[in-house]
Amino acid sequence: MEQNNRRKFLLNSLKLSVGAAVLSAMKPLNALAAETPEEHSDASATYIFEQIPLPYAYNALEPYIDAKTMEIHYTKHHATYIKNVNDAIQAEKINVTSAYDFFSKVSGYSAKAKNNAGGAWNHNFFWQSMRAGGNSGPTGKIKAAIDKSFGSFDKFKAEFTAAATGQFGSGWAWLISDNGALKIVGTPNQDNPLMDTAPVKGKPLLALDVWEHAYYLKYQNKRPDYIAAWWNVVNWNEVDKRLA
Ligand code: MN3
Repeated sequence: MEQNNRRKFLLNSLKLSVGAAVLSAMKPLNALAAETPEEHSDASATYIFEQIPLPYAYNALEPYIDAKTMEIHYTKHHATYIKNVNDAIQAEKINVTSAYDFFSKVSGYSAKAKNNAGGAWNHNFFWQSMRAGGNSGPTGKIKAAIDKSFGSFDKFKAEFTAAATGQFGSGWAWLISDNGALKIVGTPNQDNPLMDTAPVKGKPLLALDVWEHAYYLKYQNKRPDYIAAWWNVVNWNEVDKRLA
């Protein structure tokens, strides 16, 4: 009996010390994990840009946008904009509370900060503007707003396509809401309609990347073919939500 008790005691001691060892080994990991969100909630820390997880697989938009293009676009081009803008934010001691705050003051920042912030934000917005599985065009509030501003979806589509096709060199085509009135605008480079430097400003609803890196592997110089294919992967539910 006494031996049994002793064995239990030893066993319990062993469990406790193993538990303590595990806890002690875990502690630095827990502390590290806790630091990441704290950096963002700290009022003295500036906003930094983060790359959203791609909301679908690289091959999800096939055959309209190929997997290789998506992979390079996301892991190389977009990831580089994210790294570079955050380097610039640190180097230039930029202190902002949000991406919107950043863009509203962007004329005061360096070209590196501006261009890479645009690249960081625009691509997050672009990935979420697309979805797998095709679509049958806009419905609900966004359909009504498009009909009201452009006459019909077909007229809107033709006008947006013309803006995207005609954007000289690298840039973007946008559908924006300017206090409820929908407009189509093109921006050069990584500019966007949130920037205080933009000639036409508004709330972005939909964006199309017409840089060659977005389509060259599959479509080469045929930007119109890429644009025609892209209409099949527009996420109209997301566009509708943005209008709200
Ligand atoms: Mn791009």
